[in-house]
Amino acid sequence: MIKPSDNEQVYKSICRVCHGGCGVLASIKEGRLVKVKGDPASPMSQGFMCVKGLSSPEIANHPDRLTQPLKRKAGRGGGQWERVSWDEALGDIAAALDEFRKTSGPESIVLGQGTGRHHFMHTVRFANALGTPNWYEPGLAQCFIPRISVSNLTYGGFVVGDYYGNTPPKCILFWGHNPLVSGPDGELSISVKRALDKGAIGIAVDPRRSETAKRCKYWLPIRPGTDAALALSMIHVIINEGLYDREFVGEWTVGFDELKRHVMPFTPQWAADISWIPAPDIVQAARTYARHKPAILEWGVSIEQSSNSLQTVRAIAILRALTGNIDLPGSDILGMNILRAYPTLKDKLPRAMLKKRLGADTYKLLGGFRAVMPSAHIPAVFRAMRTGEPYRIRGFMIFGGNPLLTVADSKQVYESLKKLDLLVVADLFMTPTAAMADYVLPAAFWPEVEQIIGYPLAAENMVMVQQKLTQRGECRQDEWMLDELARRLNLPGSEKRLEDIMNYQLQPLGVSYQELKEKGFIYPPHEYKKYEKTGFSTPSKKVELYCKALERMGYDPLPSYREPAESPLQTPETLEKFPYVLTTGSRRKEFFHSEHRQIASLRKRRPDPQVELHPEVAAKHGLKEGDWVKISTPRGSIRMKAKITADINPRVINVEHGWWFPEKAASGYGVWESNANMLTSSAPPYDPAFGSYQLRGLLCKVEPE
Ligand SMILES: Nc1nc2c(c(=O)[nH]1)N[C@H]1C(S)=C(S)[C@@H](COP(=O)(O)OP(=O)(O)OC[C@H]3O[C@@H](n4cnc5c(=O)[nH]c(N)nc54)[C@H](O)[C@@H]3O)O[C@H]1N2
Ligand SMILES: Nc1nc2c(c(=O)[nH]1)N[C@H]1C(S)=C(S)[C@@H](COP(=O)(O)OP(=O)(O)OC[C@H]3O[C@@H](n4cnc5c(=O)[nH]c(N)nc54)[C@H](O)[C@@H]3O)O[C@H]1N2
Ligand code: SF4
Ligand SMILES: [Mo]
Repeated sequence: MIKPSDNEQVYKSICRVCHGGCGVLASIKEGRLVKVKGDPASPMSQGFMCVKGLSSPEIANHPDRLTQPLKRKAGRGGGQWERVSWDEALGDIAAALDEFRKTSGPESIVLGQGTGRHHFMHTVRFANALGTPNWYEPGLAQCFIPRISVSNLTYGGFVVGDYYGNTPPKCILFWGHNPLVSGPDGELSISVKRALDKGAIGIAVDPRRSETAKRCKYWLPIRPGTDAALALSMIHVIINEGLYDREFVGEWTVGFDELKRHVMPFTPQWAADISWIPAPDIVQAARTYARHKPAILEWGVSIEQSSNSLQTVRAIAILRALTGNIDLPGSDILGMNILRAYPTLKDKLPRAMLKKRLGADTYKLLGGFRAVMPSAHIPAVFRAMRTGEPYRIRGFMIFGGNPLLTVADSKQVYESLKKLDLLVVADLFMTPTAAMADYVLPAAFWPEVEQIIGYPLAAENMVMVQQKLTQRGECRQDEWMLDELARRLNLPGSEKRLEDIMNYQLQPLGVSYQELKEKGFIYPPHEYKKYEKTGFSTPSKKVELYCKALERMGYDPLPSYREPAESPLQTPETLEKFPYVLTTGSRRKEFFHSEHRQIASLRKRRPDPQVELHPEVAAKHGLKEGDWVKISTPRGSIRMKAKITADINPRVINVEHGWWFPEKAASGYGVWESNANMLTSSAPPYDPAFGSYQLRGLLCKVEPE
C-alpha cells in the first residue's frame, strides 16, 4: 500500500485488461476499485495506460458482471439460469468429468481458454493432471506459436525489440503489426512511440496505413497473405547487393550458401507481381532495413493467420539473421528466462495420450513432441465435437474465451457446442459462448487476482506482480476453480497451493511472492550478445538459415511462398464474384477481441462495427461514409458500417473481429450479424507444421445493405 487517505488506499499492481502489464496505481475505497492511473515507476509503461486499462473501475463494478455460479435451467442457450453455490457447481462438474474420464477416457474432455490470461499455464497443468491431451488457446497456431517456435528453431530463443537500453534503434520494420494500437504484446505503444520520436526510420508492411504506418517513412501496402513472397525478395536483395553482415553471417550462421542459391529466383519483380508492392519499393525497404543498424523487426500476428505460417515467419526471421540484428543493443534481443518454467505436470500425461492429441500427428510443431507448448488443433477439436470422429468429445470447459466470436467459422463452432454433454464457461460477463453453457462460473478481474507475470510476455526479461485488492460477489480467479476441481477429482499436484507454484518459479531470483508484492517488479540488466559466450541454443550453436530440424520433420528447411488457397491468383473463378481481398481482425484501441462492447465509455468511442474500404470501392458500389455495408465471402455475410479511407490498398477490405451486442440478449446477442468469423473458414488447407488457418487474405464482395 502506498498512501492511505480518506478511506482510499492506493496499491501498486499491473493492469491485465489485455495481456500486457502496465504498471498501475490502484485506488481502493470501501473494498471497491474506484480509480486507476499509470504508475510512473514502471520501467516499461512509465505511467502510460490505454483507454481500456483506464476503464478498469467501470469493468470491475459493472452491473452485468457475473457474480455467482449459474446452472442452466431449461434448454441449452435458452437463457434461463438458476443461481447455485460454488460447492454445488463444482461438485456437479467434477462428478460429470469423473464419469466422462471413466467411461469415455480423459481425452473426451477438452480444456479451452482465452488468449494469454493469467491462468494460461495453470489450465495446461490441470489438463495434464486430468490426463487429457486436448487443450487449446484461441491464438496458438493463429497467434504467437509460429513466431516463438520459428525463433527457437532459427536462433534458439524468442526475440523481442530492445527499446529499454541506452541504444535506440535506427530503423524499425513493422511487419503486419500495429503496436501503436495493439501494444499490449509487451506494452509496445509507448516504447515504439518514443523510438520513432527519437528518429528511428519506420517501414510498415501493412495493407492499411495503420496508426503505426502513419508514423513511418515507408509504407508497403501489401496484398494480405503474401508476406512470404515479399520477405523472400528482400532476402534476395540483401544477399545480391551484398548488404548482409558478412562477419555475423560467416561466423554465426549455417546454410548461407544454400539460402543464397534458393532465393535467386525470388526477384523484386517476382514478388511485386504477387504482393502488389512495386519492385523499386521492395528494393528500397530492403536497403533501408539492412543499412540502418541496430534495427528492430516488429512482427505481428498477420504473418501467422495464414496457411503458410511456418514459411512466412521463417522468411521474415531470416532478415534479422542476415543483418546481424540479434542480441545487440537497440536490435532484437534474446530473452534471459529469469523465471523457472511453470510446473505444468507434463510428466503426468500418460504417453499413450500424446498420440490421442487431436491433430498432433499432422501438425508437429503445434501438437507433436517438438512443439513448444503441445496443444490440440482447434479445427480438429470442434470437428470431433460435431462428428464424434476420431472419438467423442463429451465435456468442454472454457476458462476465459469466446470461441463463437474468435474461432473461424462461427456457425460450425455453434453446431459443435450444441453436441456436448457438458459445457462449462468461466467468464467476467455473459457472452454468446457462455449463453450456450450448462454452468457459467464468475471469474475474477485483474484487481481480484494474485499472480506473477514474466514480461515481455514470452522473453520474460522482467517479472511483475499482481495482487488481490478487492472482491466482487463470489467471483474467483480461474486457478482457484481449477484447483477446486482437481481436489475433488483427487488429481496429482492438487495438494499444491498457487503461492507454492509462484514461489517455485521465483526461486532463481531469490524472492518469494510475498516479497515481490513489496517490490512490484524485478528487472535485471540485460546481457547482450550472449551467443558469444555460449553460442546460440540450436543444434549447430549457430543461427540456422538452413534448418535441419525442420528437414527431419519433413518440412522445408528453407523458406518458401505458397499462394493462399482462396486468392486472386489461385481461384480466379471465385474472384469474379468476390473481387476484393479481405483481411480481418486489425486491433482497435477500445476493445480486446470480443470484449468491452458493454463498457459504456469504450462503446461510446466506437459504437458500431466498421468495415474499411477505399474511396474507389465506395464510389463503385454507391457507398457513403457511415452506410451499412453487406460484406460477403463464399461462406456467409455480415453487416458493418462503412469507413471510407484512402489509407488502405484499393483492392483490400478490412473488417473488425469480435463483434456481438450485449444489449441484444433477447435475440441471441446478434452473434451472427457482424461477426467476422462468419466470413472465415476453418476447413483445410492448414499450415503443414502448425495447422494455422487463413484469417487474412480471403476473397470477398461488398454491397450496400
Ligand atoms: N487493443 C487491443 N490490443 C490487442 C488486442 C486487441 O484485441 N485489442 N489483441 C492482442 C492480441 S491477442 C494480438 S495477437 C495482438 C495482435 O496485434 P498485431 O500483431 O498488431 O495485429 P493486428 O492489429 O490484428 O494487425 C496488425 C496490422 O496488420 C495488418 N494486416 C492485415 N492483414 C495483413 C497481412 O496479410 N499482411 C500484413 N503484412 N499485414 C496485414 C493490419 O492492417 C494491421 O494494421 O494484439 C494484442 N493487442
Ligand atoms: N477473424 C479473426 N478472428 C480472430 C483473430 C483475428 O485477427 N481475426 N485473432 C485471433 C487471436 S490472435 C486471438 S489471440 C483470439 C482471442 O480469442 P479469445 O481469447 O476467445 O478472445 P476474447 O474476446 O478476449 O475472449 C476472452 C473472454 O474471456 C473473458 N475474460 C477476460 N479475462 C478473464 C479472466 O481472467 N478469466 C476468465 N475466465 N475470463 C476472462 C472475457 O470477458 C471474454 O469473454 O482471437 C482470434 N480470432
Ligand atoms: S495496454 Fe493493456 S495492460 Fe496497458 S493499460 Fe491498456 S489494457 Fe492495461
Ligand atoms: Mo492473439
